[in-house]
Amino acid sequence: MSNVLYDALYGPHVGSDKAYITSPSGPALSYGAFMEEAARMAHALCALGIRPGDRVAVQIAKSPQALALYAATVQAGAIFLPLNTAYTPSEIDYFVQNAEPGLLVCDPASLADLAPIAARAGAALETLAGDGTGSFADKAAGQPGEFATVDRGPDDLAAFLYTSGTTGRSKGAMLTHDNLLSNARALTQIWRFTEKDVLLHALPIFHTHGLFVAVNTLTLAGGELIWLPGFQIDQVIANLPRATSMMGVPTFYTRLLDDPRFTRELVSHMRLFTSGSAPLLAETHVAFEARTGHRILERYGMTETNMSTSNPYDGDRRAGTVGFPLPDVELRICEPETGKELPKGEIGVIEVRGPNVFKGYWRMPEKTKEEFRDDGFFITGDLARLDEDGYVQIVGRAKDLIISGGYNIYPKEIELLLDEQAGVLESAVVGVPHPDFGEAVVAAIVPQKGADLDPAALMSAIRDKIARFKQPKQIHVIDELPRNTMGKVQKNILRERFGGDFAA
Ligand code: MLC
Ligand code: AMP
Repeated sequence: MSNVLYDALYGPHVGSDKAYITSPSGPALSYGAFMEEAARMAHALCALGIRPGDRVAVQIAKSPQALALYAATVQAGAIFLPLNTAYTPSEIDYFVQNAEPGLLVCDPASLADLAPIAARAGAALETLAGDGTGSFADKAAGQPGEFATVDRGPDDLAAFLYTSGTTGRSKGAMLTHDNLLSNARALTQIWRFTEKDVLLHALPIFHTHGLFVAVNTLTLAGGELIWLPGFQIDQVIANLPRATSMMGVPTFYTRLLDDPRFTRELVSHMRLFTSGSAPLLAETHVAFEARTGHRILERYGMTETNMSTSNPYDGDRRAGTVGFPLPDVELRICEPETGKELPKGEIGVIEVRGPNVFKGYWRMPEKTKEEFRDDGFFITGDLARLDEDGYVQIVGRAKDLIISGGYNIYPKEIELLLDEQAGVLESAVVGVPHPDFGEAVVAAIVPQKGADLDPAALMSAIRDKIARFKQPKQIHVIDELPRNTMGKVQKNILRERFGGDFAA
């Protein structure tokens, strides 16, 4: 046996002095030095009682050390559970009680808030700051720089990523070593990543896109990462000249296009720009090509499935489409209710099957069963059609979901919270077009009889309860929610009514 994911990603690089991570704030780390750091952390995990199969939950800033903790967790046979740094303590509480990690690693600034949460779940609590310091770093510091990698097979779990649901409750998607490795292999191959590549990495690393698509693919190829803490435009522009490739959400590309320093000359040497996590407007695709001469390569995936489709590297990268299924992925377009496969051109739900598809939701067998067909296809909830050449064209979502700047926001979660607030009778949350984030969260609130609702007061009432990016950018107080004859809220009417507010 071996450790399927760790051995494939890092096995070839023991002792290598090839550059792996360069970050603006610290010295470059070679593959060999990174692996020594990961080994020290793997020892520290064991010393804290982490055993194979245990969860290691982290809510930490992006840093080379944060990535080493991911590698260390996988090497130690444990399960990596990254959490959005924007989540509030009450959101973290849910994830921690649900996942029951053996260890929670947080920023030193969150220690006081998270201590009671970790204690209640019986998890050890350590800190790791964005500059790589903290109690966990101290524990790792004295450890040996080699670690006997723990065996893990293809079906063993490597990571848990929580994804919200239409019911408002988050579900832990269980991802295996083979889910992650098969996807990294497919992407390395179809996107032609090699050890010569230098990937500009400005994505967060608590989601599929930044952690698995970007890091695993680049690492499997043996390339180099330019490791930026986030998408800060000056830093991105300053670092593009050294990169061969960049992966981004559509907001990255619209922000670049808004900047006059982003010119054809700046990126003439680049090999590849990819986009995903949210729809890339055809107009962005066209404007990007006009400005730079590059056609953005758009792909499609989700937490549960990793990447499922991609536009071709060679050949037509078609705007408004997400391309073809990956080599080892089966994809069909089906009637949502019956699962009957539809002919080319008709709109239905995307269903996928393959080594990319997750193992199920943690401790939610019923929910897992609901989202799979009997023949093993996963029902994504995304609506699409196949165009005349077989390109997948996403046209909407069967699920009530807002994607803002590449983050998924489930209206139900916000509605449940708003409905709890004093004076609120009911609420409806919708996504409306936004020039920067693609979609913005807007809430419509109906007050209880006689209540005098102040949107600003409501905003401050929910401020500490949910992550900032999920909070409505606007709250409208209205007399009643528009409903159809079945009593269902007509969100399309609300979208029309409030949709013009964020025009570019
Ligand atoms: C930040 N804010 C957001 C937001 N990000 N609001 C809505 N949606 C977002 N995505 C808020 C901030 O809290 C702040 O609030 C205000 O907006 C301005 O912040 P900013 O400084 O301009 O934002 P910035 O830090 O630049 O972040 C924007 C961003 C970031 C687009 C760079 O959100 C980002 O990195 N998104 C990538 C998400 C991602 O990786 N998704 C992959 C999911 S995996 P205020 O009011 O306090 O000022 C997946 C599968 C797949 O989906 O297929 O890939
Ligand atoms: P997440 O749950 O964060 O993994 O988000 C996955 C969802 O993002 C998918 O179900 C799609 O709705 C959406 N998505 C990802 N990539 C694309 C894309 N290229 N175009 C449109 N939607 C996308």
